[in-house]
Amino acid sequence: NVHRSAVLWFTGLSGSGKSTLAHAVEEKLYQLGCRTFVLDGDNVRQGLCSDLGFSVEDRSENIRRISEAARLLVESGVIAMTAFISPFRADRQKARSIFPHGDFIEIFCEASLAVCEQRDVKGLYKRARTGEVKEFTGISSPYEAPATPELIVRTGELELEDCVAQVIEFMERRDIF
Ligand code: GGZ
Repeated sequence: NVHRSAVLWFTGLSGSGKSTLAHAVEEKLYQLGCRTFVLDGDNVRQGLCSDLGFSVEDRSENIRRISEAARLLVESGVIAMTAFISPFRADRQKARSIFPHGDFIEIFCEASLAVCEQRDVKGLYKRARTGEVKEFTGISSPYEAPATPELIVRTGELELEDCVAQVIEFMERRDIF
């Protein structure tokens, strides 16, 4: 089964559902016969980027390395998916610039801070509010929402399967498979 390669660049607040959505899309793409790979905090911040924290500079370097890793995956023919907050527009723009035109698909996982903070799966928002966790995105460090992403998925309000369907439909429209 032949399909185009591309990177689906998920961006959004902590707890907005980037990683969950990427893995659910991966499962669907697998059923469709596509080769995929998901880069997320679990497999990158422990290894390739284990020397980096959450300062502006470190996040920038984090996103740079991830974009280069995604580029290698795309060159190998895989559909790469990245699930990182990637809070700074300039860093996402740089990431976009290393891919051939049309291969970088920015997907904004839109969920309000209130929803993410209410979910607080890892208790990090609570610790950010008390100041125990510093420079936390949305609380004490900015999140610059994309102005013109390829796709906006309202992950804060929609069911996961509806979010997956939106991503798959977009890829079909773009003739990725
Ligand atoms: C934001 C933090 C922080 C701070 C730890 N700010 O919900 P999570 O736990 O699993 O996702 C968050 C993850 C963010 O890492 P990224 O590599 O995606 O960030 S960036 O793209 O900005 O480089 C959160 C956890 O790491 N975490 N401290 N201060 N998120």
